[in-house]
Amino acid sequence: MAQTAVTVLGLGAMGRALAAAFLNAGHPTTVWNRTQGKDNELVAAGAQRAATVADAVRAGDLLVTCLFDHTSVHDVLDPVATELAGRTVVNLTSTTPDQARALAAWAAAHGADYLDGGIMASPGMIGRQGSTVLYSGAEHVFDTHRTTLALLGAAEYFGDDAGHASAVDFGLLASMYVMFAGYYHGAAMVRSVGMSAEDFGHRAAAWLTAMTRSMPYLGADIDKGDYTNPIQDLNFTKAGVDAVVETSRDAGVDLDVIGAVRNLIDRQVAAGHGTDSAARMFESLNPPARPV
Ligand code: FVH
Repeated sequence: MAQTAVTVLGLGAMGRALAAAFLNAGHPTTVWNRTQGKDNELVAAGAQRAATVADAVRAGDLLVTCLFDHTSVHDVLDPVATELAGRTVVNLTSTTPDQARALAAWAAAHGADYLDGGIMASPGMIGRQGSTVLYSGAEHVFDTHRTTLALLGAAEYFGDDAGHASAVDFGLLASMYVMFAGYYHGAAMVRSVGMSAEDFGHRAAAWLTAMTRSMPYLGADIDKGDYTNPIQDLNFTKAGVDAVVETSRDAGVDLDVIGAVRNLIDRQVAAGHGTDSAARMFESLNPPARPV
């Protein structure tokens, strides 16, 4: 059976990796990029160079956009909107959930099917173990193209709300950014005793790997809204964090990162929840109501 013809719009570091994965699996692959020259290796390997976005759109059964942001997706697709009717757009550009929903509505208004994706991988990971792409939007698009999309990494579908995958993507990114800020804070602290950030990095990686295993158990309490069976209560956690703050101050380290954690705890302790689970600091984040 003939393989799906894929068009990749946007050949930055990620777009090139995506196009290479489709091409290497034998898919007829057409590529387009705003700036010329980024497609040279792909074309040498067998990809078709499209001179215009319209040519690229016409060449593909599956249109994959991997551009800088929401605005650049519109910059590229708006001029060819009339060409999109009956076609399928899989947008792997990072957009917020509301932007993804707006793009889905925009695509529908032009007669196109839309699936949104969040890539949980760096370009070098594409097509390898450890690469995951989160999808939401048109279920029939995911079902039809599941095998092709799985060339990029494990493909996980979250339902027809086009913003769902993006919400999970950015939730995971938030966890990562805050965790790395914590590592930078710790590395700044231990510099006071002469430890290198690299040495500390090995220790932090091992420590965090062990500690993060508790996340699903904390999450179960958060989901129930039941903080009455603490592994570690807020008063105990507050004592620990206050000591970290004091040690940081003594070392002359900026308190913004650890101070934010202390604030989350202090608000719950001040409200009388000191003997509740440390997971109650989640409630300081003004979370939306629990799903029923
Ligand atoms: N790289 C990564 O590790 C991450 C992993 C998670 C997901 N992201 C998202 O993927 C999108 C693309 O990322 P990228 O790494 O390919 O980004 P760049 O190398 O900066 O390439 C950007 C491409 O977008 C084109 N572009 C930008 N603005 C416009 C525009 N107004 N009109 C047309 N094309 C535009 C740019 O073209 P050019 O500068 O070469 O002409 C590149 O092709 C992104 O959403 C990440 O968040 C990657």
